[in-house]
Amino acid sequence: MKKMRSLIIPGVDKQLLVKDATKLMPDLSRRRFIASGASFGALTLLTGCNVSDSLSADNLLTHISKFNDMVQAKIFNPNVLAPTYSEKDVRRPFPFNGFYSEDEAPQIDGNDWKLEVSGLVDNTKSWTLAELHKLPEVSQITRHICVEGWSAIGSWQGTPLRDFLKLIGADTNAKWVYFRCAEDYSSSLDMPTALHAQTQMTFKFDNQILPQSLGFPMKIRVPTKLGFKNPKYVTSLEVTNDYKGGYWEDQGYNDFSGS
Ligand SMILES: Nc1nc2c(c(=O)[nH]1)N[C@H]1C(S)=C(S)[C@@H](COP(=O)(O)O)O[C@H]1N2
Ligand SMILES: [Mo]
Repeated sequence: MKKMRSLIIPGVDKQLLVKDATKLMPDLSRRRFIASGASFGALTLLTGCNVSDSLSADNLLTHISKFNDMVQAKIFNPNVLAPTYSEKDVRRPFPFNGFYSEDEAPQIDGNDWKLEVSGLVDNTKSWTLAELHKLPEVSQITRHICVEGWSAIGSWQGTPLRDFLKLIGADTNAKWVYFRCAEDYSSSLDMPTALHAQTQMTFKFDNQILPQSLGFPMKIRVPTKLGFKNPKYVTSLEVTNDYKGGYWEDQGYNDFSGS
């Protein structure tokens, strides 16, 4: 298994690592962890690592790194399908999240918008929304998990990213698919994740055109990755061998974040 860095911004108080580990836990583990006092003892219980008698910061880092490995392996295994849920599990309205408040979210005119395509692809033609809406539609009901400590089940419709990559003649041996967004947001997806069966170019939530809050006109839904690797308001896609990071990736969040 790949070694994890902690999912916090470097230089942050080491005590906050425990808090951060809490945020990464699946709902049930988190509830148990919090119920038992969110202590090192409880962390030991859940992780199977004895952190209580090795409280030096470095040891703690190592233990939480192991803990992240465990959580990520369990809930974000890239080689298997993410769990799917039923209609009745869908959160309505679905929570908004961004690095700004909801009323500051990009407002995009779908008639002007185009998806730019660049990099290692045969066809760099831009795509209008009308063209993209004609692509075959699939649906998924999956859980979105944000490192900030919340998760919610959503229903997303769109076209599998891997089919689109095939359509544009992308070099699928390239390392990354890099997405830019209408605001100052971007994110990099490793190619195996971009080709994962559930990774979706998403145009609808709950069978309705995406509302502005959820990323109109297009987001990338990646149920095998953490929320920040699900870019909304996408404006361009680039297939590349150069790692270009992303908004949160550049601030020290693990690129791995999920797999
Ligand atoms: N363009 C853009 N995409 C983004 C973000 C953002 O701020 N801007 N935030 C990310 C984070 S951290 C999360 S948790 C999800 C939130 O998606 P939602 O608003 O549909 O819940 O979007 C991700 N994609
Ligand atoms: Mo997030």
